[in-house]
Amino acid sequence: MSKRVSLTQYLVEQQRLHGRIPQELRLLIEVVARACKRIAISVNKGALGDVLGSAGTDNVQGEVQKKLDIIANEELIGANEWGGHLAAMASEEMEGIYLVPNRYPKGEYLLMFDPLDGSSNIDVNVSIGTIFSVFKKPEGSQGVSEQDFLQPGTQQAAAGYCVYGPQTTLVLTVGDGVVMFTLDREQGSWVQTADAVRIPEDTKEFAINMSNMRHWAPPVRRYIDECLQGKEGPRGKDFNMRWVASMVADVHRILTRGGVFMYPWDQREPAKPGKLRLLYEANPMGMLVEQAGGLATTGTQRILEVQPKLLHERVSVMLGSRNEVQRLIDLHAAS
Ligand code: P6P
Repeated sequence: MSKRVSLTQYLVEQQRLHGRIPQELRLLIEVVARACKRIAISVNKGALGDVLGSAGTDNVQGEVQKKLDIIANEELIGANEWGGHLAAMASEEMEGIYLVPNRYPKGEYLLMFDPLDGSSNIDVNVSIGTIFSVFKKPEGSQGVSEQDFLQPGTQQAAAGYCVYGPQTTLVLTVGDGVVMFTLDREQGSWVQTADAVRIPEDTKEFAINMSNMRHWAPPVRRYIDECLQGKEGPRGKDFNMRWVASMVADVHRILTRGGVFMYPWDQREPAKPGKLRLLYEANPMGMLVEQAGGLATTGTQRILEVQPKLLHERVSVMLGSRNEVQRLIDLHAAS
């Protein structure tokens, strides 16, 4: 990139030049980005701060909460509740929605997030991240309720994540393609380092937890088997495998160099559609991937068209390079 611009300048241009985002949405994104900077500071402290290990509590998902899960959640709530741009928030770490307190003005936006995804990697110093999704409150909705959050991903006004890795990088879409900002720690500011991100349509890299192979549905099993047969098999090429067990890290790799990420339904808990959550994991990542030219499917349905019924609903996820995801869609259709 010739001239580096700041996140603020990018957002002001999206607002002023392109009329794509209103002022309240610009403020919302800037506030979330500022909260991510503060989360990055806590994450980077590691053993030097009192931030590692378990908090000794379980979240609404019945998962052990890490101290950083709670710190990140509190950062996002505290940063966003007073600005007047939000009506309410929802988080993986909270059972119900969080209404903006009456002492603050309320806005028209709904923010939902996984404050720190990939928590199992925190204590072993592997990349983790914050994932967020923004909707407008439905027109004519009086007050705000959980029902207002149950919108299909196509209705998202913005989506993004912040990956806390070797670099701290904010990846964002407001519906005008995908852009990336790297945290300049000396300035304390987000500097644009990628524009118009495109996922290569083909790939030789898949990401899935292979230990679940015996539990997968036949189309997923067949797809992976064909990849593993390599040059001698029907794909005529060798594949490589990656699995970080941190969705943000795996998706960031795919946005950067292509690939396909899969966390499909499996028969371990047949009643559960999948492991990942629709509203604050699959939807925002699905919007980013589609905005970068990729596909995001449950296997049988475009993820962004799934109509949520529950705030913490789970979904089967396959996303990434267009031609590979299309192959998965075709295998599901043929099964
Ligand atoms: P497994 C992290 O807990 C997460 O929600 C995603 O970030 C990640 O892709 C997946 O779960 C890892 O799951 O079963 O491989 O540990």
